[in-house]
Amino acid sequence: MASIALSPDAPNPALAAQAAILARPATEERRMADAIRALSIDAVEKAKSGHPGMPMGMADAATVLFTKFVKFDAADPRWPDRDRFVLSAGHGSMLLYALLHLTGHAGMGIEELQRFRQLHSPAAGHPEFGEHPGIETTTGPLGQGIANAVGMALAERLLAARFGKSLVDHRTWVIAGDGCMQEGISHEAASLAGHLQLEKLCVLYDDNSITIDGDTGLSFSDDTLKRFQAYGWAVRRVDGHDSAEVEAALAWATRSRKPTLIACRTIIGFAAPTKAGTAGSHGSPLGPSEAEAAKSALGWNHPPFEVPEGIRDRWNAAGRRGGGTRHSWLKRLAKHPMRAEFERAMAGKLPEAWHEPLAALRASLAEGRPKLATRVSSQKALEALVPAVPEMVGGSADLTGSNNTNVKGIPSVVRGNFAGRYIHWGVREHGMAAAMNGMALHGGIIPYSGTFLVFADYMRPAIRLAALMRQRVIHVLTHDSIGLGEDGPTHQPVETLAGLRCIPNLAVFRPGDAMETAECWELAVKRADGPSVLALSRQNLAAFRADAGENRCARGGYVVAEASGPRRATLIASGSEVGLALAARQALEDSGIATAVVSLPCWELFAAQDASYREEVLGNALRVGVEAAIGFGWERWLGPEGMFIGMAGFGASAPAEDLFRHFGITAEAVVAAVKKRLG
Ligand SMILES: Cc1ncc(C[n+]2csc(CCOP(=O)(O)OP(=O)(O)O)c2C)c(N)n1
Ligand SMILES: [Mg+2]
Repeated sequence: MASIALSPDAPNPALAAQAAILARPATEERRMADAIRALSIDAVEKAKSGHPGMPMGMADAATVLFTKFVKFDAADPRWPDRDRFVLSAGHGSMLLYALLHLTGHAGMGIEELQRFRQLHSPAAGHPEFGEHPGIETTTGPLGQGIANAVGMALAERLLAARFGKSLVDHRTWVIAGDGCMQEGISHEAASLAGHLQLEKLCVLYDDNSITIDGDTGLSFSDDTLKRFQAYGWAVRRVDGHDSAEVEAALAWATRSRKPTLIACRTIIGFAAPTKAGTAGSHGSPLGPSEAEAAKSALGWNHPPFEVPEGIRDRWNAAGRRGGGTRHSWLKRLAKHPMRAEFERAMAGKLPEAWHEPLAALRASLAEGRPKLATRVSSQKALEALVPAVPEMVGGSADLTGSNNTNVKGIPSVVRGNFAGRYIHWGVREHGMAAAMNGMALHGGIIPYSGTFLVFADYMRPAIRLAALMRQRVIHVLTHDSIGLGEDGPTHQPVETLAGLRCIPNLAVFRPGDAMETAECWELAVKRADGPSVLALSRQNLAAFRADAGENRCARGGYVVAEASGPRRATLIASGSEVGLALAARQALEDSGIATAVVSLPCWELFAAQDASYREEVLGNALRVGVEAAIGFGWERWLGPEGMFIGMAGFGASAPAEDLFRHFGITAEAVVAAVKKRLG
C-alpha cells in the first residue's frame, strides 16, 4: 500500500482517518486495546526511549488475536501445545509486554513495565528470549521473526506427525511490519512456507505505510498481497482498527489450507494528535503533551501505568481462557503411550543410549583409520546419530550431495507429509538458519543443516541470534578452505572461520580426521545451550587418531604428537592442516628438532580450559599456527613471538594441491620457516 512521500509540512492525511475511527462508538474491545496503547505510551515516556507507534497502531488487531484466537494459558506460558506468537516487528516490544502484563503473566507486573529498557528488566528494548517465559524468540533484526515462525510452524507439523494431533495441534501467529516485508529473508521464509503449505501459520502484516525514513512510498511499491499469493499463501486485507473485520479474517485464517497473510491497514501511533500516521511516532517518546493528548483523544483518563479494574478483569479473563484446554491436554498427555518420549524430546534431553552407535563408530574408526574427507566422516557420524536421536532433523540448502547431510532410509519432508526428517531447504541459507532457530525454540527438535562454509555469511544474522538465544542448532559447513580447489576464490572461505569464531557462544569445530569428526559431532549434539558449526573438508584427510576412548576434542585442543625431547617447536593446526603439521613434525624431528603437534579443533572449548592445561598444550617453545585461512585471531594462541602459516588474502581456482603449494601451506614451508627461525 505505497502512497506518495509526504513533505514535512504537508497536511497529515492520517488525521482525518483517525478522527473517523475515534468517532466510532468505543466498544469493550477498543477499551482493552486502549490499555495496550496507554501502557505503551507510558513505558516509552518513562524510559525516555522506545517505539510507541507500532503498539498504538496494532493494539486493536492484537486485542482480537489474544482475546479470541491465540491458544495460551497465562498460568503456564511454556505449555508445549500452546500457540506460538512471534512479534517479528520487535521494535514494537511494548505491544508484547503489555499483552503479557494484561493477560496476567507472572513476571511482567507493572513494576517491570515501569522498568522498560532498564538493566535486568525482562521488558528489554527488543523482546529477548529467556527474559520472560512468554517471549518465544528474540526479535529486532527485522525479518528474522517471520522466518523463526516458519520454523516453529514446521516444527509443529513434524511433531504432530510423530506424536499425533492429540499432543501436538497448535498454530503460529506473527505480527510483522513493512520492514520485515522489505527484508529479503521474508521472501525465503514465505516462499518455503507456501511450498510446504504450512497452513497453521498466520502473519498479521502491520500495513501502515510508514518506516523510519517516512512514507513507504519512498522505497517500496510491492503489492505485498500479490507477492504472498504468488508464494501459495491465502491473503486478505482488513481495516486493522475494525475489530469485527479483524476477527472475521482471523477466523478465516483458521480454516485456511494455506499459510495466511492478513494485511491490517493501520495508522501508526494511532490516537496521537499530530504524530499519528507519521514516522515521528515510530521510535521515540511522544513527549508529555502529545502523550497526554493521545490519551484524552481515546478518552483514557487514568494516571500513568494505571488500568481500571473492569478492563484489567477482562484482560485477565483472556489470560485464563486457555486454562480448560490446557487441562484437557494434560489429561490426554497423562495417559498417552508416548508421554515419556514426548516429555524427553520437549525437555531437550537426549535418549538414554544415544551415543552408543557413535561409540561403536569411533571404535571402528580407531581400528580402520580410514582416509576420508571430513564431510564424509560427518555423514558416518550422522548415520550413527540420526537413527538413535529421533529429534534430529537434517537438511541442506540444495547441497545435499556435497554436504553429505543425508542419511540412508531417512525420508524427506514434503508438502502434506511431515513424517520425514530431512528438509530440502532450497537455496535459502538465511531462511534456513532462521527457521532452524524457530524449530529449536519450538522444542522437540534438534535441527542440523548443510551448506558451504563460505555461505555462512548468508546465515550470519541467524547464527548470531541462535548464539544469543543459546539454541542448539547445528550447521554442517563443508568445503572449508582452498582445499575445495577448482571452484575458486568465490567458494573458498578465508576469513569465514575468524568471522564465526568471534561470535560469542558459538562453538566452531574444525575436525582434522574421521575420529575428530565423530568427537566433534558428539560435542555439538550434547551442547544444549548454544549453536555449533562444523567446518569440514571436501578433500580426503588421513587418519591421525587411533584411540577411541576419551573424546579428546572435548577440551578444544590437545597434543596429537609430543616432541621426542624438550620441545623446540609446537605446530598448532586445525582440520586439514593437522595432517600437514604431522608431516612437518616428522621432517623436523628427522633433522633433530624436537617438535610437537597440537590439534585445535574448537577454540571456544580450548579457551574454556584452565590456564595450566592450555599452557601445557601450547608449550613454551616456538609456536607455529597452521591453518588454510587468514591468521586473524591466531595471535591469541601464538603470542607475540609466534609464526602463522596460512592465507594472506583470497584463494584462486586450481586443483587443491596446486593451491596449497601456491599459497605456501605445505609441510616443506612449515619446516623451512621453523628452521629459519630457530637458526
Ligand atoms: C535488519 C534491520 N535493519 C534495520 C533495523 C532498524 N529499524 C528498526 S524499525 C525499522 C523500520 C521498520 O519499519 P516498519 O517495520 O514498517 O515498522 P513501523 O515503523 O511501521 O513500526 C528499521 C529500519 C532493524 N531493526 N533491523
Ligand atoms: Mg510500517
